[in-house]
Amino acid sequence: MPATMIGTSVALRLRMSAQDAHYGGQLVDGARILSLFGDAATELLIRLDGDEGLFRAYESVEFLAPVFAGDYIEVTAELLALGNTSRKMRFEARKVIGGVRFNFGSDAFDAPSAADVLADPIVVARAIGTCVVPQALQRRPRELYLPGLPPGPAPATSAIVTPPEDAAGSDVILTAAIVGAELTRARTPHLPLTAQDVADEAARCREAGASIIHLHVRDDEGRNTQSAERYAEVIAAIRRRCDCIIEPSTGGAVGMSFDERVAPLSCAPEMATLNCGTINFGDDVFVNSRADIRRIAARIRAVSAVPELECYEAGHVDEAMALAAEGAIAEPLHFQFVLGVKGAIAAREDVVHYLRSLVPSGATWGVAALGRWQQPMTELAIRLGGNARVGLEDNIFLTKGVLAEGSAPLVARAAAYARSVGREPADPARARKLLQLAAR
Ligand code: KMH
Ligand code: ZN
Repeated sequence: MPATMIGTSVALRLRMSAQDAHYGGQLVDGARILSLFGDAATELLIRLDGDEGLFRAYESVEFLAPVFAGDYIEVTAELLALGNTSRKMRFEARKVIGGVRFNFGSDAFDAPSAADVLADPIVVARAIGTCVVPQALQRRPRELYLPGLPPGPAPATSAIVTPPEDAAGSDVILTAAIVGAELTRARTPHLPLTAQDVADEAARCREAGASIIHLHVRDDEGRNTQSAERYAEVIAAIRRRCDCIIEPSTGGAVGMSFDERVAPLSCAPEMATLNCGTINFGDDVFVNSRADIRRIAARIRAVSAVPELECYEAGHVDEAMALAAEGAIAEPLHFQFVLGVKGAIAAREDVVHYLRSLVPSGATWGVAALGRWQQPMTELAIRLGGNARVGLEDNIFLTKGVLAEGSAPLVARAAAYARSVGREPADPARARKLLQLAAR
């Protein structure tokens, strides 16, 4: 079976009935969701192999939110990896419609039949599992569902087949944002502060699969600084430890002056961030006036660095295109969609699809999502053929309530995911080629 089948997915949507409710309060038991995963897996196997196959094992199962009778549940199964007989799949169950239940504390009267379409579907369960189809039973021509070939039998009710993405086989560029400007040791003891600690962390991230280090630096008291001298010291320390592309921040921290923000460019880095618009940044305002964006772009060009276009809103993509049209930045463009800043665009699947649709051909794009959205948005970007940024700057947790012991474990997880869907993390040399850094 060709590796291009990786990413093929099916979906089922159905309503939980009163018979599905097992516990008090009309609660549906987790086994019911697992049986839906089984049905989705079976459909995927039939489509891929012409055989129902067998479920061999679950590697992980998470139940994340309650399901009640009356809820509409959408289940997806997606092919992650292929062996001779094994088919590894990722499952997700989302509540897309839910009854208005237990409206405690509200004076509003809701009839028992009241229900809402959820603007943001709730993920109720996730799993990774492996099925097998013995070779003797594999009877479907693999090409059947590839674009341009006969579609095969009509899908079951409500089923969809997603054509495999073209990402499989392409390398993914992983960026590690290892320091940040706002993070403090009070929030995580794993934040590197000294030049040596930052360099050690960069080397660990390189080892784990990162090819770019997005860099902020700290002064002797651990406070964020844009000091050119401190950047030079930290960059030299990183250079002694690894060959990563180093991308200093020209965003700095909220409230910094133009001169402070561009100071790290005196280190003549290969890349530097270029923030493409003003946003509310939590309770602050991160100001990037159109004039300043152009002044920073000019400074980046003056040192022959390549800008990474930080877009926190859809309009920032348009601003980046305007910069290219004006000649303020050169193609190919490299977009970073920073998602989930409070006050800017959210970290949602539809947002990624939309922003990606704006990217002109020849450009690269990646996602840097904040907090608990870092992992799912990273994995989505990887599946869709994009790049990803992970690290403590954006998210300090490995899983809920468990601090990541630095950025390297977050890089390692993203790299493992990339490999599981057929994408290899690019090493720095490969990333330089993909980003055409040397061509500048
Ligand atoms: N610290 C944020 C206000 C960048 O590095 O260019 C800006 C930031 C973006 O982190
Ligand atoms: Zn930053």
